[in-house]
Amino acid sequence: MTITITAFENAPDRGRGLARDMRVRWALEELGLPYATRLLSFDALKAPDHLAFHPFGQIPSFEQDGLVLFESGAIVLHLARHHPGLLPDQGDARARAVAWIFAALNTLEPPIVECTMSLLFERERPWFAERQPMLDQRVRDRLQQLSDRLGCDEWLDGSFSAGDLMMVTVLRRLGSTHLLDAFPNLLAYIARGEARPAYRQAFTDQLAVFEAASSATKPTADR
Ligand code: GTB
Repeated sequence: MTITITAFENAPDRGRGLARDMRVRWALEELGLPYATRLLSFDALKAPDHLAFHPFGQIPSFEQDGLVLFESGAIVLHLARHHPGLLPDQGDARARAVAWIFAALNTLEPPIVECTMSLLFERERPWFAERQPMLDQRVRDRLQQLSDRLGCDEWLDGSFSAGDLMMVTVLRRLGSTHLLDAFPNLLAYIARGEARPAYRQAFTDQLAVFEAASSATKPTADR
């Protein structure tokens, strides 16, 4: 019965909730499902024990009653399909909410990840100055389309759904850039997601993991 997910023992985002366990934690909180967390070091991610759970040696993974899943989108969709609260009951609305999950993961996340990874790791490369404006523009184009679709609405398609949950987590990755500044409706949309009690609980829980890891590695005099 117990749900167990995996997360970083020492998250590289320093507890900003950008690692992909955050979206699973948020979904679990929205659905009111208790869960346990198995924390993994970078070495443990690539060890045979974890590779048996996750073929790519990543977080998050999910275990319940012998079912093991990987891929945050598959995990959130599985939870949303089996527990009421994150997908509409009505067939067409349900299908559209699922489409927004895929849009977040397949249409928004790839250019956002490419753009932010370049800013983080490729600034010293000779091609950076020429390439980055193109990566920024690819993200801007998608943000413009998303912004046009959202308009003044609260959520992407009626009530809050797993599609919104996924989209908000994907857009948050742009927090270290200025690309969202031109889209006040998207900033407000993200803020609405972050204000949900389930989001706040998930955020607090993942931050506590990071804080515990950093206090454990601090010299005693600094504690
Ligand atoms: N498509 C998979 C999914 O959605 O589940 C992708 C999973 C994934 O990329 N997991 C990353 C991981 O395990 C952690 S979330 N990486 C270790 C590895 O591949 O060896 C990605 C992430 C990491 C750090 C930040 N950050 O510091 O801001 C943000 C996102």
